[in-house]
Amino acid sequence: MRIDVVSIFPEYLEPLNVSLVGKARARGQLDVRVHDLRQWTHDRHHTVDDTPYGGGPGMVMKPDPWGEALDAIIADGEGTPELIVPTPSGVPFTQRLAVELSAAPWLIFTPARYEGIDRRVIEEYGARLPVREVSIGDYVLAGGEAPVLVMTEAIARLLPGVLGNAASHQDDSFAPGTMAALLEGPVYTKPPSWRGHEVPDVLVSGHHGKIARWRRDEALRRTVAHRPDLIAGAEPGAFDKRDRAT
Ligand code: 6GU
Repeated sequence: MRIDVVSIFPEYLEPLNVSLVGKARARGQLDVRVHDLRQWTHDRHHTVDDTPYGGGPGMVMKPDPWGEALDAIIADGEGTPELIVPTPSGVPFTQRLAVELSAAPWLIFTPARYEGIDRRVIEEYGARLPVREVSIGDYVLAGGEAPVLVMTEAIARLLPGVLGNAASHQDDSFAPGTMAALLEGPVYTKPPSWRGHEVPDVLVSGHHGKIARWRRDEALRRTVAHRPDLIAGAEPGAFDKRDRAT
């Protein structure tokens, strides 16, 4: 998969060189290209923003640098990229959307600063490419760079071969399937006793059926406590009579 990111703070994307995403890039599983939007400005001050039509606070990102940047990047690759526009006004970024985007061959992220990008950029590219405006949650950040880090990590770990163990995203919280409506429960490792806190007996019993049942009960308990909305919104048939949430 190829991912292009266009930003006025390319250094904000440095964490894409580290850890899971950095390793995926080094292995050639992911091709990430970060671009400085200001390379597509032509004035002495490399201006990317201007005052909003209609008045109001803040500044708006000018369409011209974005248009030149996107035209150049699109022309430099094969096929049709999908444009992902981070904005608090977008559709929610969910595990389902991460799975969907992980199947795309090429994504372009356009993290904005200020009050956002002139609407005509979204109109223009919406007529040429698949475009999605996406939000990572119900709070307002100063720019879309941190959301790009979040979304890229969520997508990259789903790419074939990136995680050591493909089964490890089968039971992620929010993974489509039996865990669709559940948060993952607690985990333990050695030693069996630590500062007087014990590993639950069932986990060392070797009884796989009982362990699976215990994990599901713990996931249910945690979901009721932290995210009752997930229980209320679950698909019919997500729970059965053995799921006695406490
Ligand atoms: Cl994608 N951008 C900004 N600026 N704030 C956000 C967001 C995105 N998602 C949640 N808050």
